[in-house]
Amino acid sequence: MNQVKIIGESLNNIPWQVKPKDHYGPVWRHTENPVINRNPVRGISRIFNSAVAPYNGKFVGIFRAETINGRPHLHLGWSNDALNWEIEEKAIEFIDKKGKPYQPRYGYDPRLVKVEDTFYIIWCTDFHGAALGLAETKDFKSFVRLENPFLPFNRNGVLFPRKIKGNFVMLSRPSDSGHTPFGDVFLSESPDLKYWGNHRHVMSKGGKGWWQALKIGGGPAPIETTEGWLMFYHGVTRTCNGYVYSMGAALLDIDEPSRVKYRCENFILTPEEWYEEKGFVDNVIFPCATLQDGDTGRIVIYYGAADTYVGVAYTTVEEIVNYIIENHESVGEDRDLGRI
Ligand code: BMA
Repeated sequence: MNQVKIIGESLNNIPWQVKPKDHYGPVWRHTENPVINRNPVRGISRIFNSAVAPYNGKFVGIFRAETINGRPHLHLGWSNDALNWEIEEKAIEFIDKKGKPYQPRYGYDPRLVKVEDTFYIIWCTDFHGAALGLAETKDFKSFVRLENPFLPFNRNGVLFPRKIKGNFVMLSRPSDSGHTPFGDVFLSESPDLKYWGNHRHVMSKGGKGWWQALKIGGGPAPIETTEGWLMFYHGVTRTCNGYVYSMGAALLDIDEPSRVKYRCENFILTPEEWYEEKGFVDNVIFPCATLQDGDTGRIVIYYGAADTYVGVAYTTVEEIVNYIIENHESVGEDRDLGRI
């Protein structure tokens, strides 16, 4: 095994369970999944596809909460152990830079990423169709919405956790207004989070395996490692009973992250447990966040399960990076800069 390290802070209070002896594969589930069950809070029927981050010795989360009228909104939550969550009954109230209310009509699939001293929330909002919403906070009390970064239709906005060559970098998946039956991952840069350019193609759907044949989309914020940016993402296949969402992994070049170094041919997690196979939408694993410890290389992955629950899974940077390299497929044009 190659020695691989996370380039990042130590975080020794994250949840952890050792890999079961008979487990095959680089990612294993928390034994008490799901960590968020149905009807977790009054007025909220389901929480899934949500993001968490460390904050002042505790953990904070931005949760996709499906309210009892069926509309999704973003709710704040807190936890001491990153497993048991207290989620607020009221949705987050966003303001604009002048302090005026600037509430999204709906919000789903949030990512929460700290860059320097600010936390950014990126989510899917309504901007005359599905598009990316963007907001910042430093204290989780005031949430200031910034300009919508991209035109509709676009989903799965994922900010990198640091600037690269002086620019913010965002992954996204341009799409259509419905249940997009296509889609690749692209990357865009911005000096100020307002003006975006240097658009690049990162990764195509497809590949040798069929599990990501229909579309792919970014997941948690990429993790910086000594082998490149570790990117977890979701890949979708179409069956006669609908879509199936699995989790995949790839390594992107550190300085030019639109270049894919290695892409794992196999899924690293696919719906197998009852809470992944059966729910509001069956057969969905949708990763949105990780917590990781730079000292031990432990990684905790948070994923939405069956559009109904939140699940937790574990890996280590050595285990997952070596698995990607050992099982990589030819990435062809994805290795290019992605300008054409
Ligand atoms: C996608 C998004 C996700 C959802 C998935 C499966 O289009 O809407 O929020 O988890 O479909 O239903």
